[in-house]
Amino acid sequence: MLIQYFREICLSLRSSAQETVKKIIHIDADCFYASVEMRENPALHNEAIAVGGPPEKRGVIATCNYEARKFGVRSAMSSAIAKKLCPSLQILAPRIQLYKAYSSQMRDIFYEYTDLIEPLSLDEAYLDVTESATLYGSATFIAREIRERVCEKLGITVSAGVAPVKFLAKIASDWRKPDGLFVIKPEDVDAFVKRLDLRSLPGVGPVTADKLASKGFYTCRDVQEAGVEALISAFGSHSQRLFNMACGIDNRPVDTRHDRKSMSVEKTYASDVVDLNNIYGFLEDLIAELNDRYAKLEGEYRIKKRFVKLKFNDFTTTTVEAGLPTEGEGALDQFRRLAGAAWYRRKRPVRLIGLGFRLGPRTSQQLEFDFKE
Ligand code: TTP
Repeated sequence: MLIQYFREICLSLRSSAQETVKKIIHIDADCFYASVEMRENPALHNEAIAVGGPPEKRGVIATCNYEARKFGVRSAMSSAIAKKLCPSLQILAPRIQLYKAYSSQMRDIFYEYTDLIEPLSLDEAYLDVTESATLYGSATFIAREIRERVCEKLGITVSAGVAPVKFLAKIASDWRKPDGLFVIKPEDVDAFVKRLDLRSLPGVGPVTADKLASKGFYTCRDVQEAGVEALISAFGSHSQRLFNMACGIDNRPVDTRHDRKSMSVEKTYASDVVDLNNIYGFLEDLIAELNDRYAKLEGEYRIKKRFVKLKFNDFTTTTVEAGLPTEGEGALDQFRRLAGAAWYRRKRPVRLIGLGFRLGPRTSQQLEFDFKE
């Protein structure tokens, strides 16, 4: 009786939340960097290969092909361990510009079906094809054709998931990986999510999963049956989002505004940073973190300006920014100068220091490659 009650609540929530049923496709290339390398050099096809840094320089594996995965090699593993697991493993240096060229060819294919594209990384994107008229408006047919065309044109395989909401489309694309297609029809959402392990949901990492398990929540069905109130009282207000997902609800639209205007790192200190000299002492660590994050954008953006933000102990905030110096001055020197200019505006102890870049698009020239037909 109670179960039936919560089921009805979930179903009514879902239908009110999604008046028009959307058709979302999530595309994810299979072992992307490694596939590109195999396409460029077919002799590598039956070999165990990885892309990453060399073991002797404490390198890390970015990805590897399925042959190497049989030996237990995985992304983010140290190359030295990967070599131990698979002594015949060939570790190739990454060629990011080449992967970008493949990525943009893939995206060109997507744009033939819809303008509503949200790239998540070089090899992954959401497509909203709700309004697409191609192939009778069938998301399943569109996903199938995209997979075929990518394979024909680029010589690599992609997996696809089709569902009425984003997070389910993403889960679906993983379901039949590699080289697979999995479709969750609107009428199958309820049965599909009920069986879903909570760890498959975005945002549920090992720590959250353990916390949920300690209260007896393992699957979305467990969460549905407990109801949102029980979840909120056990885990706080963030659980509303989790409850929605457990009911198959995800109202996030496919977000086409993927241009980044800036990026920054900031840190609030346990005790106030008393003066400028002390501020200088924290800059190097923040710059290293900022550079790491910038490197993850993989050259897609160029730095137009640098900025420093300070929050003082009276909670006022100030930001100073400047274009890149023409010559001579390095990043640390410029950040020191900007921090100085910001601090002299109030001359008080500081709670928070932020460093950032204003970004602009990279010119597309570097992305051009000849593709094998
Ligand atoms: P993923 O899509 O996470 O993985 P993948 O395409 O290699 O393999 P799968 O078939 O399992 O989806 O990552 C896409 C690319 O991003 C990957 O080819 C290499 C790069 N990458 C890194 O550089 N470092 C990492 O830790 C991960 C996970 C990926």
